[in-house]
Amino acid sequence: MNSRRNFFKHAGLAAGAVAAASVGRAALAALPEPVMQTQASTQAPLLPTTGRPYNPVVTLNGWTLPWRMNQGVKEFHLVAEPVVREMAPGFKAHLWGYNGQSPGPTIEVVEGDRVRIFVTNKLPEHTSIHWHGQRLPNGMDGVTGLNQPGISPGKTFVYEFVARRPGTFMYHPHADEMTQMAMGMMGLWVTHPQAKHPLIDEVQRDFCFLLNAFDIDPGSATPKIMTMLDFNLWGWNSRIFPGIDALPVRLGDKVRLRVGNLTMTNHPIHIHGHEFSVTGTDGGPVPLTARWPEVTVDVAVGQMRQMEFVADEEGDWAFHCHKSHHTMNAMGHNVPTLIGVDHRGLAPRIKSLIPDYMVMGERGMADMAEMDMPIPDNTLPMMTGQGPFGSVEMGGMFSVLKVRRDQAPGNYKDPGWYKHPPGTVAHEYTGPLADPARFKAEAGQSMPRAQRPTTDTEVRARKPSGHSGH
Ligand SMILES: [Cu+2]
Repeated sequence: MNSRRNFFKHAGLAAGAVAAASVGRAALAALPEPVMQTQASTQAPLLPTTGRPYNPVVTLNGWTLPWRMNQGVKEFHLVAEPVVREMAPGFKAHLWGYNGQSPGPTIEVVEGDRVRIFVTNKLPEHTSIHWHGQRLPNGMDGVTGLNQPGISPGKTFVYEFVARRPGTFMYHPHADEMTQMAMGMMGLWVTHPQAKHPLIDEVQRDFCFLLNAFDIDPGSATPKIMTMLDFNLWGWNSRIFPGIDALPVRLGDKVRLRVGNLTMTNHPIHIHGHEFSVTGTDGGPVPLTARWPEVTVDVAVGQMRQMEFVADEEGDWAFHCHKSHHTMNAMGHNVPTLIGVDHRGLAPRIKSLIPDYMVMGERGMADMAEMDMPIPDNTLPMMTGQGPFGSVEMGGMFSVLKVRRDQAPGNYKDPGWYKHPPGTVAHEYTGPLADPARFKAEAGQSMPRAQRPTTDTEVRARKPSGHSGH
């Protein structure tokens, strides 16, 4: 009796579902219209108009992919294709990406959403998408040959699974990975919690970006895909400083930064003026007892780190990878160190043979930021970026956190340079120098130098300013 009633109940539901399906069948059977992006600037957060509500993220120099609801399923359409990506004003790269850009658009869903992603391949070789960090049925994991056949050029595949746990994830091809990732194919995925979560705080600003690296010879536009380690362009979302947008926040905002690494080396991501805690990885939220304050977090290859802090110090705060070669743009790595080498006399002789010859490096490399050296077309200077006090002498993985009292909630417009209150900027000292007292206390050391004969080694140093007076 009971089972019979259940049978009719289920039958009724099934009939209803079929009826509902037949209503919009024509409209909904087709693929969702792929949405393309033509700009490389940071797009405003995409507020959800359908599906469950959430607080959207802001993708640095990127965007979130719109979706359509199809009978309760969130449907997205990714198109894998060659793209032209402006990596900074004055420099465009020929990359592979998704929907007009590299990296691809950020996908934002809510915990528990059933998600259907159509992937159309417009590349000249097969591809697939692996959904890095997700819990999903094995056949949806995207490893070509292992979980699915490759998606041939011109074909469309469909992936479908439930976004089971909240967090920050990534997506990238798992087919000819070396080529396709070196060409810029990757994207971010954020699954928002469906309710208040004890380990996921609400924040006022939620930024995300991917770390990526390219090897593009000065004057050319296509990455060298065989490069294993010696990349010359270090990017955040396929942008390089000064092409990376600033992160404007309001004084007192709680800020979350989600950073994923799909390069071939680790990146210690460092913030000035504040300390943060790592509140999540691509494995999920970090338990409260496992969090500690940091100003730098190493994001290893294939990892995501989610950092949170309260922006309670006004100003323009540098935010960058702490590997100093990663805040440089394209350069040759086989240049000898010339600090201290005396070029006088040599330069005029070389100039008579090579008119454009320039002496560089004998006082360090800071001159590089200012010298007007001829460089090939479609190439950025090695270190550049004009700040309020001159060249910032940076490139690559560098941006600025701009904390302002008057930055309106939800406003992501760059507020310009910080106006320092009078007397709060480091400045030249011109007064007299007194000898510190400790210099006079010769015998004050607890461990005096051993009394044994020494031979002096002569080191001849030339002072940086010393072109004259020797
Ligand atoms: Cu780095």
